[in-house]
Parts: sequence; structure tokens; C-alpha cells
Amino acid sequence: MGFKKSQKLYEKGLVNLVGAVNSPVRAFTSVGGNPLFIKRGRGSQIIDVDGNKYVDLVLSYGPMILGHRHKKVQKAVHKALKNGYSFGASTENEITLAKIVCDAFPGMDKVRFVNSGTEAVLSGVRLARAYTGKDKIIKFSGCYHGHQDSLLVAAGSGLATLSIPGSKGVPKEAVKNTLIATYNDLDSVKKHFEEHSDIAGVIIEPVGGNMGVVIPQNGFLKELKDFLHTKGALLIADEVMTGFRSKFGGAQELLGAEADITCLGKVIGGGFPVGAYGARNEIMECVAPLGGMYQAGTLSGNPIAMAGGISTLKELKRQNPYEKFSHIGERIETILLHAGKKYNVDVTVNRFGSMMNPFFTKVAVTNFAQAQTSDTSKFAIFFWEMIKNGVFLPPSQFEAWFLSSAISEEDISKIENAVDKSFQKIQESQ
Ligand code: HOZ
Repeated sequence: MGFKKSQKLYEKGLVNLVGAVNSPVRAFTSVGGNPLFIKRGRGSQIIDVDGNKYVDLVLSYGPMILGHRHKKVQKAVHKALKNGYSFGASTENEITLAKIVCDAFPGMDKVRFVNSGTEAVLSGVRLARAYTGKDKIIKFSGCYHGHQDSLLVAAGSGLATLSIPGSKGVPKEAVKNTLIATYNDLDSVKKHFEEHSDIAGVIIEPVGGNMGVVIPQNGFLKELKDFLHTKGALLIADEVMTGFRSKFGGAQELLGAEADITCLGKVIGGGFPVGAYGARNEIMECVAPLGGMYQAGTLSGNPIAMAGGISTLKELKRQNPYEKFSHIGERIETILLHAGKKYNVDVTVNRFGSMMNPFFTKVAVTNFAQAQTSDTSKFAIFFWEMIKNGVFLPPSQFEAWFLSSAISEEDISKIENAVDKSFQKIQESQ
């Protein structure tokens, strides 16, 4: 397996792109080596510019839940393209997608489309402040809510990957209303309420996906929500990763804790840039033009992106792959645990439906501090051996792996073989 063409493109890319990438995690910084350039994808697989074929467990960090280039999605997008690309005026597709989304999330009467998960969350947080008239927001350490200033502290994803505690360029004033709590620890939330009277709400990934996968412990979300309501504060669910992925109605549907405000991204656009935030009527009525909270976007509700989202969600609903995901996820978990035993490598596997990942640690991982006990040098060895054996993973210990409904038995065998070789390699390095 060679990477010559990727290497050439990387060198060329360095001239006019920052690190030759458009998002830091793609730079492979934490695993060493240089980024791979992808040529095309089909179904569960992708091919790089050197012709190497991989089972794709990145799936664009989640959106490609049906696999790449699903025929029905392609057809719908081609059809939409014929009518024009963007009008700065309303189109019927927006209403169609809004109905699908509101039907899926019972806590949403109305939704506003934006262009990314980052935009969805920054708008959702503004909405919580507008509705409650309070300024402070609690976030959990290790959760990542996009790159808006006020939440770029103690964040997972790229910041965890690069071991950056917060971003340069964020003024102190921008984070002065952000309070940090510990995932799965309600007392750490309550403590903030004892000290502050102006907390608008708590934002949470109902299943953590940006410190690796971290699962809420039994009843945590429901207890959190009940507590917040005693304080007149809102629960904001960042379901950018889990929306339509954990279940059609997101992690909320599985965990039985309906959020006050829900933020969506990734799967909702099926690979096209779509984000959304939504809530009950009384909350959404704060948003302009109905209310005084301003939020806007030239390309929001873009007709091509809406067509990608509608066709993806319709097909997803038809396929209903959630049981399959759970079953395949369990098999991959077993493969990882078995390899850990066989090669005497400490490994903890966290999994929630079609999101999962291993941590190279002995400890159970229920929060960011525990996730950080993972041996990232072992992860780097693991990552490259998986690549060499045809499995494309996120180049970071702190990103989730995703499954697509296109995954086949052949793919699972390939993953099993790659995992075995990768753990053997780790053992040799111990
Ligand atoms: N927001 C994605 C999940 N952590 C990562 C994608 C990226 O940073 O490029």
C-alpha cells in the first residue's frame, strides 16, 4: 500500500491551505504522518488517490449514514439541481424537511435550518438566553459544540486531539458566561446553580461523541432535565452527532429525556451542509421574524441541501437500520475486546448504536478525564495498522467511529482482520 499521490497533494496543498486541510483533525497531527486524500466513495467504502480501498468508519464524521452516493439521494439531488442552486427566497423543500424533523422529535414544533452543526448550536444557545433572559450556560468538559467562541473551552474533538485547552483568539469576555461541569455528574451542575442565579441552561451531547464515545449513565439526562426545570433553566441537546443516528428521533428517543431545545447537523443533510435548531412553539416564537432573537443565513434552507436531507431521511426511515447497527456494533466491540485479551492490550470499548470506539486504558470511561487516560501512542500505532489493512478511522483517539447501513459481512471480516493485526502490532511495541 503506497501513499505517494496523497503525499504529493499534501505538499501542493500546503501552499494555499492551512496545513493542507480545511479542518484540523484531517491533518493526522496526533497520529503522525500526513493526511490521505480521498478520490471517491461508494456504499461502505472509500478509495484514496493512490487507489487504496478502505471500509469507511469516518463517514464524514457521521453524515453518511446510508453510505456514500446512495442512489436515491443522488437522484433527488440531481433533480433539485435542475431547478437552480439558491434563491434567497423560500422553497417547498424547506417545508418538507421541517415536517420530517418535527415529526421525528416530539419536543420540536418548529425548526430553523442553518448550514452546519456549529451554527445550529450557537443559535440554540442564543435562543436559550433569549427565552430565559439569562446569560450563563453550563457545558460539560469534553463535549464539543462546534467552534463558536463561547463554547470553545474544555472542549473535545479537535481541541482534545491537539491537547489545546481553549482556542487562542477567544476573548475572555466571550467565555465569561460559560461554566464547566463534569459529564455524568449532576452534583457538578447543581454546584453552579448554588453559585449563580443567571443560568439560562445546560448544553449537552446526550451521548458524548467528541471525547471518544461516552454514554450517559442510567437516568442522568432525565435527572438533569428535571433539576433544570426546578430552576427555570433549559436543557439544550446537541444532537449534531446523534440526531437520526442513535434512533430516528435521536438519542432523546432512546434515553427518554426530551430536550427543550434540540440542535441538529450531520445526518440531517446526508452529506450536504445542513444544521437545524428547534423547540416547542413558545420557545421558537422568540426567533425573528416572530420574535426578537436575530439569526439569519444567505444559504440557510438551500434547496439542494434540503433535497439531500429529505431523500436521506426518507430512505433512513424506510431502512430502519437501528437494530442492525446495534447488532453490528456489538460484533465489532467483541472483536476489539477479544483482540485486547489475545494480545494482552488494555482496552475499554464504548458503544451506543452506530457510534463506538476503543480507549487504550483499563478504566471505565464515563467522562473526559477518564477518556484522557487512554494511551494515545497506542492509538497511533493502532490507527496506522488499521489503515494499512484497509480500514479508515478518524485520526484521533477522541473522535467517534460511525457505521453506515451499507456495511457488509465482507467489511466486518476486513475489520476483524485489521483489528487482529493492529493489536498484534501494539503488543510488539509494549
Ligand atoms: N465535528 C466533527 C466531530 N468531532 C469533527 C469534524 C471536524 O472537526 O472536522
